[in-house]
Amino acid sequence: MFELPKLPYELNALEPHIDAKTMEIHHGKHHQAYINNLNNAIKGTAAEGMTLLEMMGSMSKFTPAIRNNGGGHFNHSLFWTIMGPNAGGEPTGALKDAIVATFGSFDAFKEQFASAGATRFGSGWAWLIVHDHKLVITSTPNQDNPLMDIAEVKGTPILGLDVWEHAYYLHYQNRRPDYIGAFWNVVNWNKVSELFAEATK
Ligand code: MN3
Repeated sequence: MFELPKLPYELNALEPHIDAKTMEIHHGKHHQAYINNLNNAIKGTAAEGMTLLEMMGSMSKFTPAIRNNGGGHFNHSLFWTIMGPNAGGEPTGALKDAIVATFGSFDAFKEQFASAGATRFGSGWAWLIVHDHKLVITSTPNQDNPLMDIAEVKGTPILGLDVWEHAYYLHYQNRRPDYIGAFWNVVNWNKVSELFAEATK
C-alpha cells in the first residue's frame, strides 16, 4: 500500500510564492486522493507489489486508473522535494555547467522551461529530464511523466512543475505564467543537482 509522503517543510514554508492553503489542499487532498485511488486500482493486478518506478516503466500494460493515479503519486512525490524554503537562485557545479552547455545560459533555460509549462494545454507537467546523459526540456499531459513507457519523450525527471490549475488557482487564478515565474523562487537546486548526479552516473 502506498502512503502519503510527509512534506519536507511546513505548509507555509513556500510563501509568498506558493501559499499555505494551496499546499494544504494540494498535498493533503489531491496527492492523498491519487494514492487512495492507486491503492484501489492496483488490487489484484500485475502492478500490485511493484515499486512506483517499475510501474512507470510498464505503464502501457495497465489501466487508465493506474496510469493517472500512479503518475499522480510519482509526480507529486518528486515535486515536493524539488521545492523548499530559502531556495531559488541558480544551480552550481556540474548541473549549472550542463544547463549552460545545453541551453546557452541559465536565463535561456528558464525561458524554455517556462514556455513548456505555459504552452501545455489543459493539465500537465513541465519537465527537465536526463536522457542519455543529456538535458532535455519536455512536458506531458495529465499525470503522465517521461519515465512511462508510453511517453513521447522519455528520460529521468530531475525537475518537474505541476501546471494543473489546482497547483495555482487559489492564489494566481488564471495567471499560470505568474505562478511559473514565482516557482523559480522555491526551486531546491541542491536536490535537483543530486538527481542530476544520479541520472548521469
Ligand atoms: Mn498537482
